[in-house]
Amino acid sequence: MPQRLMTIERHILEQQRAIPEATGVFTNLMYDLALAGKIIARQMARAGLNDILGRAGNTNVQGEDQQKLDVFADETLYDMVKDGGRVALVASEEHEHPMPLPNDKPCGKYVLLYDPLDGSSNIDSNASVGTIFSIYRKISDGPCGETKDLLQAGAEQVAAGYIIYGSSTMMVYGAGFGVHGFTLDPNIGEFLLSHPNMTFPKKPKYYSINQGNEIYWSEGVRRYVHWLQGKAADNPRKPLSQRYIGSMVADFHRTLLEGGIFMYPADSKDPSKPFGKLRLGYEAAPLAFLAEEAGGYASDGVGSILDIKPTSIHQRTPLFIGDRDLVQQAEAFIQLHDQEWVDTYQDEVSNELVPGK
Ligand code: P6P
Repeated sequence: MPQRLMTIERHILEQQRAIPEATGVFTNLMYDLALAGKIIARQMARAGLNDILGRAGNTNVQGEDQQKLDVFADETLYDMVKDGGRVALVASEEHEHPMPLPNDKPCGKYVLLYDPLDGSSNIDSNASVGTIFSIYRKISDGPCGETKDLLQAGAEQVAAGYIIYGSSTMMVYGAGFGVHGFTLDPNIGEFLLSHPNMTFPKKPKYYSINQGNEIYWSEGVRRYVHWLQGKAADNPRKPLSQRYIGSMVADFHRTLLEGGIFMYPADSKDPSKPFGKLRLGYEAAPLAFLAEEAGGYASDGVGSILDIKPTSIHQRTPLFIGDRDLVQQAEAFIQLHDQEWVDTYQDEVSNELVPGK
């Protein structure tokens, strides 16, 4: 099929043909997620016209106001995967507990975690938002999934990706064979290959962080950001420009395309979130998987995001992701200036290498 008409379904199928043990279950699960993305994209496009903007009138497990489109996206994703026999258990940012399949449905060999609509507080201002997903093999012995299947280190992911609803809708995924981007052609309702083999540009262009939190950053993070801004007299560098949308999928997507680093460090702003705002399982780990596939790196400021063994499906983590050198520089500044924080953090979060790695 010519590249200009390479649909995501055909791309996944061709990739899976190279895997002898592939049975088509993974391929069909990815089809399900692509279809869910198309349905959510259609609803997003109509958001301004229907009364589906704004708050749904309740809060989610994170204590955040649920947007009507959050609820729609969450229900669309679960409904899309609950019948197909591809997954055994689902975890969603919108639900406190893992979601088993209906009793009369067959359980599959994968488990799925997703943030149905990350950045949704930006919807009413028409900023780009996104769905993030992460897929693992089920490792528990029972017929259907258990929570431990959802608490694997990010390095064990089979695949990960996101769908960004912006000036155009794109689905970006990686399954161990590079990162590939597909743009939705609404005229034919297909995701067409538009960005094959995505890698971070060698020359970083932007740094991306919520500058408004500066007074809450640790000494190491503050010094690091000042270094990026060219303010470090003892270690001068050409300043990077700053971009920040406040929607991680959009900020990550721009970082992947333009080069640089996106950060959401731990800060002292909210004592209930001492180790960062972003969630490990369905935000940081899937994007970390993509970042490494694209030649970059993702860290919690101490070590690789992909080496963290979660203890909770809603566990939060600091995140530095993008250009490998820039992320490793952030680790160096933190190691040098934030040793006390590092000691406390490591007591709390098992950051050791995944056993056997
Ligand atoms: P802040 C959106 O709510 C989100 O979870 C991420 O998408 C985004 O990177 C971050 O929070 C923005 O947080 O504190 O800068 O508004």
